[in-house]
Amino acid sequence: MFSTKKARTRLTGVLAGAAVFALAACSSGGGSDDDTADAGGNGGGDDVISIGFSQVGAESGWRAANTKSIQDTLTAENGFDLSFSDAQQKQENQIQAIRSYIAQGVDVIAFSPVVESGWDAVLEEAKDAGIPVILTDRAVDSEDESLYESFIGSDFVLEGETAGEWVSENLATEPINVVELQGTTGAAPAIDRKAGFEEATSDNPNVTIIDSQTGNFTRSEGKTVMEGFLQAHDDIDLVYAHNDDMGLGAIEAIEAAGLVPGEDIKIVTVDAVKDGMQALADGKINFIVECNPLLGPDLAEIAKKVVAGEEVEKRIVVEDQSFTQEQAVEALPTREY
Ligand code: GYE
Repeated sequence: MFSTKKARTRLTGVLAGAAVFALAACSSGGGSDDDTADAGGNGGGDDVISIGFSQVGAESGWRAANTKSIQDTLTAENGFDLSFSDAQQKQENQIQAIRSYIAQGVDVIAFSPVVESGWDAVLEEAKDAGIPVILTDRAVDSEDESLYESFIGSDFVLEGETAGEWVSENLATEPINVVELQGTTGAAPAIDRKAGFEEATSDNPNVTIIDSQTGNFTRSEGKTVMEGFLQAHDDIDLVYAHNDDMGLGAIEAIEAAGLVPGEDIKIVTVDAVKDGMQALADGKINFIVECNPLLGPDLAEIAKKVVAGEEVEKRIVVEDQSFTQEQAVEALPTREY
């Protein structure tokens, strides 16, 4: 799924006053709520759609905004009975949640797969039970596309390419050493953002990636990995972080080492959540590629169509933009997440 399309813009509306949590407090949201009072029932007399949603976790500001969008949209007023569970970044927890939604007999299952591989068996169980599955945010690598109805989410390869192109054009006019903070190992956005960045910088001999490790999309692991990079290398020019939170962790490590983030060591990230945008506006990050987390409205629409037996698109690409420091200053006051 290599996309060569360039910069797109889209400002989504819908959610007002979305309070953004830096790192969703602790392991909140855990456990699924079983408010099955009105199970919706397949073909029952009412229109309520029962939907089970298995979330990746609460690892980042992006995830907090994504969870809020889903919970704010799949409401009783909008005709949904939502069972939500937080897998704490563990695939086995997601498989267990999906199995329990199958056992409950929900009308639709939706989930954001923590990693790409290993879903075929549980997806086949859902298919056998006649329960449609919608993927949000992250992809699976299943060959059999009949195992899910639709995949709604950003083009992560394009995000990596956008970051790489900006670096190549704006920073790599002279030789630069890059360290990379990768997302969760095996997750679609980690695989694709790495590939896109490498692809976009491959024709520029000034770009050298001298180290690359996972920081698991969290601020604390981003900080720890960056501390290791700083100990191992005294010639780092740029951090490319697969999300804002790891970039924010890197800022802490860089400052603790007595260096100035955004100047001594430049930083490029992906997401454009509020804390990242603030650091960009403050000059501590140099460029951010947006990844829109507000997937609730698209999920609601597709879920309604699937339950009504209507055709849906197999792939719905959410469009993103990107921000320089000046653009962040401008955008920040009206940013939703
Ligand atoms: O970029 C990161 C989150 O899957 C797009 O997951 C999502 C990524 C997002 O942890 O912050």
